[in-house]
Order: sequence, then structure tokens, then C-alpha cells
Amino acid sequence: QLVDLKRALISVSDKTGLLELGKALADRGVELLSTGGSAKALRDARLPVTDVADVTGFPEMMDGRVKTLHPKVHGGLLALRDNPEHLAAMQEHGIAGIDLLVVNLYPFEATVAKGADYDTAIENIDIGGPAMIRAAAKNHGFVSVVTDTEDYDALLQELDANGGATGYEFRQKLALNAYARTAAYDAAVSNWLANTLDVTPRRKAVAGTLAQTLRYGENPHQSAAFYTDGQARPGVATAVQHQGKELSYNNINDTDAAVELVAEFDPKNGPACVIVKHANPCGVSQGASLVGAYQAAFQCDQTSAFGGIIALNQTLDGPTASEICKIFTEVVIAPDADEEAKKIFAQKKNLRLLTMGALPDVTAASQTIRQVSGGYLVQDKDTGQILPSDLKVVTKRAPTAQELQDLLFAWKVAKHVKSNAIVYVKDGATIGIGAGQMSRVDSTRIAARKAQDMAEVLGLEAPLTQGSVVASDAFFPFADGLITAFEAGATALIQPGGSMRDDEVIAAADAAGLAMVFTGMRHFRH
Ligand code: 93A
Repeated sequence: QLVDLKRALISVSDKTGLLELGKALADRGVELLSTGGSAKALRDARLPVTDVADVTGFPEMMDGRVKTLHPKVHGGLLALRDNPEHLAAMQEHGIAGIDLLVVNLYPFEATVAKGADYDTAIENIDIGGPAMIRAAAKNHGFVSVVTDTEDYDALLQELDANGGATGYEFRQKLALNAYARTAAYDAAVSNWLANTLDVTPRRKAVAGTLAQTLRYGENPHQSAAFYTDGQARPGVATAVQHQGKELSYNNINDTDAAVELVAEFDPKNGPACVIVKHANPCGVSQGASLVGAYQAAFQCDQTSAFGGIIALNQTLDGPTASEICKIFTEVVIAPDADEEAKKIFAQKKNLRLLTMGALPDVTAASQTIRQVSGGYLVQDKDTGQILPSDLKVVTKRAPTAQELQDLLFAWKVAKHVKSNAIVYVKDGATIGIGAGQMSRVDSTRIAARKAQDMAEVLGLEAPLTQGSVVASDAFFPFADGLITAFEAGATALIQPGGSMRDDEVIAAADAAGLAMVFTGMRHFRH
């Protein structure tokens, strides 16, 4: 099934490696056809090239919207070389076969990521490119299609290994990459339109671009890969890695959880630090200094913080880097890192340092996707925010100013803890987090228990839950959870409200002298 490569069509927006490829193909005796800009670049490098316009007999027209959409191109890509009728049609209409197509598309994703206006985005929707890619990929029995500049070397190696021909399996692999590319491209266009038009319910096209094959998935016996969606949101997908080995599947998942939570804390209100383990925070703090925020977050659960993922809402500085180095940490991610911090981390070879340039906007609308057997669940991302004015005081006692500040902090954290989520907070730092339990009262007990364990580690007389506040991501269905929090020493609570037994829960709070506010908004996270 070897196919000799005689004639190639090259039409690329990203001209990286174009001249090297053109020369390598010309040296191997391949005839080159090409479109406007690509042909000019090849010709300027003194490579022999035929304009597609000379093949079709039509000039490129309508601002380039119509360049390659012609039977002389598509017939050359689609004709079955072993089908007498196809061969007769080629003969009759003067169509010559095209054995290799090299196309990369108008940079639609990069254009919209830069915030281009509507008309510019529309002009960057490639039509002729995907049409040719799909045609060539369909006819992979005879035609090779290269859609990624990174595949040029593999193509040349294939030609060298087969005396200037390509093998069937090689062409099949190129075809599957090609369809993945056009699917991701059209998904990006559809999702851009959905975001631009702001229609509800959103339609979501589910496709992405393979960014990285991972060593393995959640466990070593699972293969895995990382796909990007082409949106340039600051976060784990777009971050720059400065040191350390490649991120693993679990690292990427946990780093994302850490970034999304730390981005809830506006740097204007002070430096914040989040430590994540197994996709849940095990310590969060916002304080006067970055190193102070890290220390307070670490103090919440020193045991779990070992091997954790740390996200910061400000530039990583030297003092914080030194403090982080005292224990084993998998990943540190921040908007930036200063030179001193980079120097300190350079001594910890295995520690990954990532910078994002900025924090993601947690209020920006987007969708989240979860896979279930046989389909996908798509929903708007939880961008819900609670302002002090949204809160309803439901108890006789209203929270004090300090309690209120901690309640709002605890509420932001609870939004990012797997349900059932219970978060104890004191002085801008979590002191006990109960996550992922099937009953709310268990989460309340676990969080208090963890705070008590830390008090023992730290040699404190009383656990820090004394005088703390508590957030619950959904309503307390019974008074038992609230009573557990009270017994642990909590003085104020924040929760959505809305239970059938709200009256009972409020009465228990009043009896205990607790202050409680309702948000009217739930933050389940599963
Ligand atoms: O506007 S198009 O959709 N119409 C076409 O017929 C067409 N054919 C190729 N864009 C088209 N292309 C694209 O032009 C290719 O996908 C490639 O991205 C680009 C290369 O143009 P040039 O060689 O002029 O730089």
C-alpha cells in the first residue's frame, strides 16, 4: 500500500518550517503547488512552485475566500487512483492527482483569544482549508494530509524510510489527526459564537486539541492525554512551566482546582494562598503578606499539605518561596514569580513552578463539561458571587464585622470544596475543611476533628474552631450539623437556607446564641 509522492499542495497560515519542508520535498523531486502567501514564500526562497490559481484557471478572489475551492483541487485530492471511472474523469477534465496536502488553518482560535472584533473573527474562519483537509483525509488510501507543523519531520522520515513513498498506516494516522483538527476548529467557531451571542441554554461543541500525551491517567494502568479548548484563559492549560518534570494527570486536575479557588480572592484585598490535595483545598488564607498567607494556609492541615499543589494570587516572592521549600510540594502556580523566588526554587529540581501572567476572571461565563457513559453533561460554570448586601440575617444576633468578613471568606472556599462541604474559618484562614462526605453532619464533624488534630500538632490549648465561623455549601437539612459546629466552638454560620426545617435550624442557632446568614445561593460541587 505504498504510495509514491509526486505532487503536493501546500497552503499554510503558520509558515513555521515551510521553507525547510518545501526544500526537502523539492529535493526529493516532488512537484509543489501552493496558494498566494505560501507560494510567495517558497518562490522567494527560489523553490520551484506552481500557483494553485494557474491550476484552477481562476485567480484567488473575494479577499481570498475562494482560492482552492475548485474541482481541479478537490478532484485531485478525492480521486480513487485504482478506480477506472475516477481515472477517466481525471483524464477527461484535466485533473492531476495530489498525493500530499499540507495545510494549517487560518488562526481562528488565536484571533478570538486576542479579543478580535466580530468581523475579524468571521474573516478568520477558514473554509477552503478544512474542505481540503477533509477531502484528503477521506482519501487516505492514497493521499497524505499534514495539518500540524510538528508533523513535517515525521513525514520526511516516512518518505526516506520508503524510498519517497508513504505507507497506509502512516496515512491513516495523519487522517485521524486531520479530522480531530477540523472538529476542534469548528468547535472553536461554534463556542465563540455561543459566547458572543450569549444565548441560553448554551450550545456547546465538545472537541479540543491534543496538547500533551500524559504519562498515565489517574492511575498508572490508565493511558491519558490533555486537550486544550483554544480559549486563552489564564490557568493550568496556558501557564508557562519554568522547572520540574511534566505535570501528571492528577497534577493538572489539582492545579486547576487550586487556581480556580485562589482567583476568587482579589489581590487588592491582600495576598491569598490555596493548598490543594486530591482536588480539594486543605488550607486557604488571605493575609497581610504572601508568606503569612502561605503559613496560615499550611497551618490548617500540615499533614495533608505534604505533596500538595499551591496557588497564589500574587507574584511569588523570595520569602514565600523559602517557606514553601521547607516541605515537599508538587506544584506552585502564581501569576508571576520574581527572580529571587526562581533562584530559590532552582535548588528544588522536582518542584514545578508555573506562571499564568494573570489570574482567570472567575465571573466570566463559560461552560463545564463532565463525561457520563454515553454522553456529556454541560452546564454554565458556577460563577455565582455573594455580596454582603445579598445576605439575610435569620437569627436574633447579627454577625459582627469580623464574623461577617470571615463568613464571606468561608463561603468562597466552600464553593470550591466537594460536597458536602463544611468550612471553618478564623481570621481570614481556614482551620478545618470537611469535604466530599455523603452526609453534611459528617463533614461538620470531620472538619472540627481535623482542627482539633492540628491543635495537638501545634500544641495549642484549645482548637482554633473556638470563636470560628462556618460555611456550608448547601442548607443544613437538620439542626444536628449546626449543633456540631456550635459544640466545636463556632459562633456564626453562612448557608443558603431553603430547607423544609429552616425554622428548626434557626431556633437551634438562636438557642445557642449563634449568628446565621442565608445566601439564597447554593454551591454544590461534585
Ligand atoms: O478563505 S478560505 O477559506 N478559501 C479558500 O479557498 C482557501 N484555501 C486555502 N482560505 C483558504 N485557504 C487557507 O489559506 C489555508 O487553510 C491556509 O490557512 C491559508 C494559506 O494562505 P496563503 O498561502 O495565501 O498564506
